Amino acid sequence: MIPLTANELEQRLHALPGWRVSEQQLTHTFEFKEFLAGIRFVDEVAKLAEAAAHHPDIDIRYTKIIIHLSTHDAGGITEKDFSLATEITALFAR
Ligand code: H2B
Repeated sequence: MIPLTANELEQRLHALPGWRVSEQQLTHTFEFKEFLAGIRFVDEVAKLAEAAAHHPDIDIRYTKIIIHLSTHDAGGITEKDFSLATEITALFAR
């Protein structure tokens, strides 16, 4: 899979509020009222990741869960990352 160009990334980001590009990764900080709610969210993200065979880096900082997506094989951000990011956003919204 080919990494998205800077122009493509900018366009895609408009459709995905809250996500940003930092250090060649697609990143979002999700905040929860309590620690265990964040941990449950991580568990659901893990299930989505397994189903997609695509795995984010997940940074757990108390009630803040920071998700980093990139496609290691491609050495950048691809459609796979936007696809999983869209699923994670939908998961958070429900
Ligand atoms: N996750 C991420 N984030 N990037 C990858 O390139 C990747 C992955 N590769 N999960 C997958 C697994 C690959 O190793 C398997 C064979 O699909």
